[in-house]
Amino acid sequence: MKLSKITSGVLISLALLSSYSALAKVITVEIPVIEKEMVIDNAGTKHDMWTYGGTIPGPVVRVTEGDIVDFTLLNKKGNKQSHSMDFHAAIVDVLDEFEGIRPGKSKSFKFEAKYPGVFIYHCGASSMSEHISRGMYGVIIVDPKEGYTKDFPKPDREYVIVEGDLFENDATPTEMTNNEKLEGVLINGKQFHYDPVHDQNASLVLESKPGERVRFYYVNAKINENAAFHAIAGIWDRVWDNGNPKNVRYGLQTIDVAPAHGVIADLVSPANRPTNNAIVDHRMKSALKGAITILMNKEDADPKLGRNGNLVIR
Ligand SMILES: [Cu+2]
Repeated sequence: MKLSKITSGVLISLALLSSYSALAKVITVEIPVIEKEMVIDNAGTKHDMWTYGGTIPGPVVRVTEGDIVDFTLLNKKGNKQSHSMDFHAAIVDVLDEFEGIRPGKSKSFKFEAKYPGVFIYHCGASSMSEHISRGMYGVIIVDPKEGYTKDFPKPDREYVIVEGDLFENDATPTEMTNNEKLEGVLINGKQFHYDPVHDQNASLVLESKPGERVRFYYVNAKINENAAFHAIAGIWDRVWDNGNPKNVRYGLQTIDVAPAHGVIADLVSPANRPTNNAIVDHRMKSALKGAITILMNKEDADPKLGRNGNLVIR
């Protein structure tokens, strides 16, 4: 077995051999659940959160269509809650693979990534409203087995954006389910994470060079509200519903993304001048509570951002 990546206790490895097919690649993924305080804005405010691997969103799992994902969930000793893992990229049994496990236990299962696209994964333990909105979600990208094509071109940069709810720290599961005590909206775990325009404490932005094709893997992890995914001062050049290359649409302004759904959306900025976009959830109650992300298109864009697996800027 060859280890390909180890990050903060999260193990993602590659191996050959499988009961599914002699040729299928097996991707081993282990994710521990860590209940801890997390900083949820650029000012350093902390909330009690529950996480996959210690981050919100959890680690990006990236496989290719046809791969076998050999997954293990570790519910760490010392945690207080039961937790589970629901991969939307899996076709399995909700009562078997997706069952909850108590602290100190682990649970393993395998599935084949049959459909290409961008999928959410999330905790399904009770109360699901609380487990998801305290941060238990992430993204699995299933790249198409045919690779890039004329209709699914290679991007110059790739960014993952996950939008989630932030309820008041003492909100009950019932209040969360009813969307009461909603305090803000998180982008990759923080309000206004990449928006120094609306938040003087923000220090990060997304970057690209003028004319580059920037690909967004966008997932709506909010528990009740759709998102209206829009790039201010831009038009989505191409959008693939659920991220499947077969579901292409052209020249869209605003994309309706249901809770627990995802899209791939490409933006191409003018090549002849530096420009800026604000990537927003155009529902004002979401945008103005945290769902605004600045993309700067400039000649001296950081070459490391949005490249070589650096998809979630932290
Ligand atoms: Cu959970």
